Amino acid sequence: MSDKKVKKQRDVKDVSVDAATQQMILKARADGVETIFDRAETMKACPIGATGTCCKNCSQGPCRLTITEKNPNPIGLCGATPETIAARNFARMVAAGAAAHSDHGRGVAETFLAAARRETEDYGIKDTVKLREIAPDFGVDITVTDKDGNVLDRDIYEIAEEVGVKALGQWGQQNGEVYTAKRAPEARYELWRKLDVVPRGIDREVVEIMHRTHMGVDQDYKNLVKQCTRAALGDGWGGSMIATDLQDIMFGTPYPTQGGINLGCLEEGNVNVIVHGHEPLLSEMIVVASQDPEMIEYARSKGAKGITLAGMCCTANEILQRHGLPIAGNYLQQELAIVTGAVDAMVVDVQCIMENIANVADCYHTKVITTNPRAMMASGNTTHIEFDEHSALEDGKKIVKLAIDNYPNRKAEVLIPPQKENQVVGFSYEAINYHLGGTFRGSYVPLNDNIINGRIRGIAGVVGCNNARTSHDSSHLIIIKELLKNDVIVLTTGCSAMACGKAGLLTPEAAAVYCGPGLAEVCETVGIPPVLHMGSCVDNSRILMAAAEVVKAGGLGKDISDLPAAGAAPEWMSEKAISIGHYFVASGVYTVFGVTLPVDGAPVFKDYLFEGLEDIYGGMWDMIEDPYEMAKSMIAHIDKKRAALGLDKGKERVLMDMADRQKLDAA
Ligand code: BF8
Ligand code: SF4
Repeated sequence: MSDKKVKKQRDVKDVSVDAATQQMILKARADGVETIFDRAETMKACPIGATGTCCKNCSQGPCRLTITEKNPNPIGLCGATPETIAARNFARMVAAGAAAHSDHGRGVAETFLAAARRETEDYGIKDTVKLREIAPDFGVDITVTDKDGNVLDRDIYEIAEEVGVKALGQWGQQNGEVYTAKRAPEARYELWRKLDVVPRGIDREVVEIMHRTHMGVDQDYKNLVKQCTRAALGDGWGGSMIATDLQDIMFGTPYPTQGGINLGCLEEGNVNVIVHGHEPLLSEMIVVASQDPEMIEYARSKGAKGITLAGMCCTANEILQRHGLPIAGNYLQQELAIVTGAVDAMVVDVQCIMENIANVADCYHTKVITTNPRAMMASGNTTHIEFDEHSALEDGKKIVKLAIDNYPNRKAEVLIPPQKENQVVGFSYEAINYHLGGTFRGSYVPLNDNIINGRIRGIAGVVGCNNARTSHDSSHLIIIKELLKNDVIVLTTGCSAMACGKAGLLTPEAAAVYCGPGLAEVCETVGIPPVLHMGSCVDNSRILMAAAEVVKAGGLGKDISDLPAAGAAPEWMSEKAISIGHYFVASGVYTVFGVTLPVDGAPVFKDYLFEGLEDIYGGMWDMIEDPYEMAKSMIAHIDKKRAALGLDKGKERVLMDMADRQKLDAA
């Protein structure tokens, strides 16, 4: 227990808009357990770091620059300007974010290759349709010609092995272009080529950022941003996209399914296991282990009724969209899940795992189990069970057994909040194709038709984290509800998706409650929620693919930057969000972040991100703290794009006939 007294505690209603979270913060306070919410009160952010102009890239610093009237042109010891310093810091965030996503992808590609070579029995090739679909993108043949000249389907494992080898090769590639960049609309891809920003290899671009931002290398903020683009595109259209593809092939492409969300999904009489982090490689095996009749029997032998497996953070999205397993909560709820006193094990892999869960777990009986050699914890009493793809199921069972053995050790009062919402999730871009187009003409044309006729005003991607410096979930929900009211359909991933789920926005019924008449009509006709859950943060690549499909379907311009679309990360905190933001901008999307963005100390650099990039990429950054203003700005951008497409001339509600559509296709 913490002995630090938090002096002034904020009203929990200001800390979070989620009732389960509020209740658990109160329990933590009563139990004397310190959480991130307390530290957000007592520890202020460094004011110079927050503006982006603190440099500690060599030991002559840290050099902390502030532009003042008296000193309008401050420079660091070496002469670095605020622009150089802020751009270098920004670039290092892109590098870390791209590295996190892409290293995740590398792990997936390695396991995929092991599965293709049948070196492991625990993983297989599930979605052969998707494998055949993507193989040509990697230059892999899906047919063979026999000696009589007959064209035959090629063996699936042979295709998988070649795809695995080529995909894995993308990380260490030195020259040329990452294959999947070509999936962008032609105009976008050609623009990237012209600007010389097509990523050469996934790792290379990250390493080059680290080199360029070393003391005394790249000291031109525009040139630094150019390298940010290469690395970020290597994430969104490379590492993340390949991760999503190969995960879908191994574990199944998500299609709409239902599941519960919020801390109320934990069950007092069951052994509760939470899988927390990002990589589905581990959680897929824990899913299998937790459903094993022998394990369930073992849980009963310890006095439990059964086993509840729930997810946290993006792992939650992965197991929800493929298995319908519940989500316990998003990023800011990780400590609070333990505070329920009902979590017998929290199993973590990589990313967004707060070190403090180890301290909180020490106050209850929860076992925190680290599983990845990249991510261990020195705080508290954690257990490390290393996960190996060659003995994956065995490792999974070992972990579940440990949780079961811990069930009789519950000591503190167990209090599980009642909140538990139902939600429909799993809108991969393939599923959207199917749902909006129907089996018949599976395509994005009906979506485009509805954008053209004005029922749908535009598309918004609202994604990203929670941030303890702002009210939990609040901005996500305000912005999304404003967008829906204005007939903007919302695509969501990550912790934003979970905020929506908890607030009941991920059900078809939400359309009638929250949408303007046009969007409500479309959602009700098709039977979809107005906010489409597209998965984890790595799955933001699905949003890119959806955008590319919308361009392909015709009638809305030739490039992503022509679309009436905008993106937002209202409560971002992770460096991954910066990489995501930058690949959206470089793909042509107006992208607005909330809370803060460390650029204010370098106004010229800031202007370049917020305005200069529009001339280059057609997309640009923005930062708006007020969620209503953020929604307004996104809608204004959508309207600007509608006007440029000539779609602002009233909303005739005419559905296009086949001839119109063919005209569009030909355009
Ligand atoms: O990758 S949204 S807090 S959990 S970084 Fe993390 Fe942010 Fe959540 Fe998933 Ni994404
Ligand atoms: Fe200071 Fe330059 Fe060193 Fe940065 S690189 S800490 S600005 S001397």
